[in-house]
Amino acid sequence: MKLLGSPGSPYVRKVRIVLAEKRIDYEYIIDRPSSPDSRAAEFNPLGKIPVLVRDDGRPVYDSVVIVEYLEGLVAELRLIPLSFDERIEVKRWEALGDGIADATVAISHDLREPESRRKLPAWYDRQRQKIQRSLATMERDLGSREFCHGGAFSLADIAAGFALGYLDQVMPDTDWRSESSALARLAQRLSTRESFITTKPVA
Ligand SMILES: N[C@@H](CCC(=O)N[C@@H](CS)C(=O)NCC(=O)O)C(=O)O
Repeated sequence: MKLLGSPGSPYVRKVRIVLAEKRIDYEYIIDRPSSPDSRAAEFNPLGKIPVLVRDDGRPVYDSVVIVEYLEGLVAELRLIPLSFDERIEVKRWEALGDGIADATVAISHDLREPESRRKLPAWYDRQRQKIQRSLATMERDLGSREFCHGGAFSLADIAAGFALGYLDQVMPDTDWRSESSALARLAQRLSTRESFITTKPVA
């Protein structure tokens, strides 16, 4: 299978962490949708990455669906629990991680605009509040536990980890660690995992 993506995309990193945890081989094709030679729209009508292209050519998108597909394809290492309640709980963590990434992407894209064309301060406040509330919820729910959900590593940890990593990458001035000591410890533990090390974007 092939994965179309770029190292700067948090959603691509989420998928690559899952591929690494499950030890699934794939061909990584660097594709930036903003570039004129991007092939993303050939496989995904939304023109977004990540896109996973199966060996028979059928595409899978977006990252939530790709993760679900990979979980169904390779049971080891299980990342989404089978029981309904637990599954929804882990998916809730995934929604929080994706939401933090969405708000961070929106801010970092707008900051690339010339100042005269940037969104109003109230818009920035709303995006930052989304991030702050989501981090506070993750911090509360993690508490003193080792893993974000249950007693083992899961997609919930990947969701928190890729979102925090992306915040550090594009908004390094956001001092989330001082208010979120449990998440800071989690990020430290995750940073030693092979799947996080091998997918970390080069500064
Ligand atoms: N919800 C999607 C988000 C994917 C996404 O927004 N990808 C960005 C890169 S970080 C993209 O391809 N943007 C190009 C565009 O929107 O045209 C997912 O989880 O896969």
